[in-house]
Amino acid sequence: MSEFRQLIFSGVQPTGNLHLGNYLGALQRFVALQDSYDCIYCVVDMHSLTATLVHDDLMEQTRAIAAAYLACGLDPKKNIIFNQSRVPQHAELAWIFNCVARIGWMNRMTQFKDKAGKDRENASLGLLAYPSLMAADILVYRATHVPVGEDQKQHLELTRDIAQKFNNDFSDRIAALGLGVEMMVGEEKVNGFFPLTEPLIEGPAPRVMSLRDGSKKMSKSDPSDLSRINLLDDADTIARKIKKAKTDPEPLPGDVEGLEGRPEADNLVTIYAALAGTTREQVIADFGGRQFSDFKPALADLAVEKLAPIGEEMRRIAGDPAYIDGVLRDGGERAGAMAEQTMKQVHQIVGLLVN
Ligand code: AQP
Repeated sequence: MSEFRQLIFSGVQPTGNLHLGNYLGALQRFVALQDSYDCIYCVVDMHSLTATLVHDDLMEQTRAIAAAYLACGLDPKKNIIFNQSRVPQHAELAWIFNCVARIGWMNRMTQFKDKAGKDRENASLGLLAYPSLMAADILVYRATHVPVGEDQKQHLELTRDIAQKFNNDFSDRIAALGLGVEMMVGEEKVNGFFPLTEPLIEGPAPRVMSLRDGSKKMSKSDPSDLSRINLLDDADTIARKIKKAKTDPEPLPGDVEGLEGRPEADNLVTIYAALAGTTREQVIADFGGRQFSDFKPALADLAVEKLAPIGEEMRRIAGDPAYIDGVLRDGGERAGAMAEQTMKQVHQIVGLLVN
């Protein structure tokens, strides 16, 4: 009996400017993984309809994310890069997963609670069902690993729950059709059609916090632009935002333990370590005991050195929309062929008549 082939899938929504959190939590990881694994990287454009239905420039935003993927160093030949709406099987599998998942599971999602706010009854059904589409994005390729930031952990757990319930509910048919694949669940060997996908929440900065409030994650939807460093910010803007970043009055501590209870200092040290490719311990060894007035200019220089070239490359690539569309079209064809194969088997398992 075979095992699931190791396959990476991840995606980014085309909503607003990409920021340092997206870069350190996701894009930088995507690039690191491309040499060791088969990877599929998607611009999840249909997800961006869940909170805001009418966008002025959705296609432009989609191209901008694709440009960021390419500017960060993703190779479109080695990886599959495409936008979600080109492959209708994502939506088709999401419908089946809507029937597998339970409403209670969706109601518990903290992202839904945050984004729906107080007026939940008025949130779109799409916002509630978002994790079902996310599960379909991943499982339509039967992907085994998903690199994401820490904020996506709960959605990944739900993806596993959906896969597990589908495997259990249809276990007899999966076995009768010979479509099961062996996998380990804890100590137990089980058979299923969908893998129980593992999140890859690793790397030096899986949760980058706001520059204005160390208790909130850096986010595209934060109304304050000073809260984040956008990948398209120019050198002066990056330096200004770091200069204005909230800190406390104490100098940096002499050891990493001293960062506890100091979220803003902790965040800046983490960002420095992640951008420099070093450890937080090393940053503290270099800057411990020094004032933020010393540390911030060093961090600003480093951020400009690492991020400004990516922003420049994003702008250059964005200037050639025909090239970006070609990459997305080619990726969509390759992804579509894989998704079609999965859905043929899902139709058989579920018992839908298509011929
Ligand atoms: N602050 C963060 N630190 C580390 N990783 C992060 N990611 C997002 N914010 C951080 C990771 O980036 C990837 C793409 O995320 P997304 O744009 O598809 O959705 P998101 O998580 O909703 O991003 P934002 O910026 O937080 O958008 P809004 O404000 O709309 O909610 C994911 O892997 C995510 O974990």
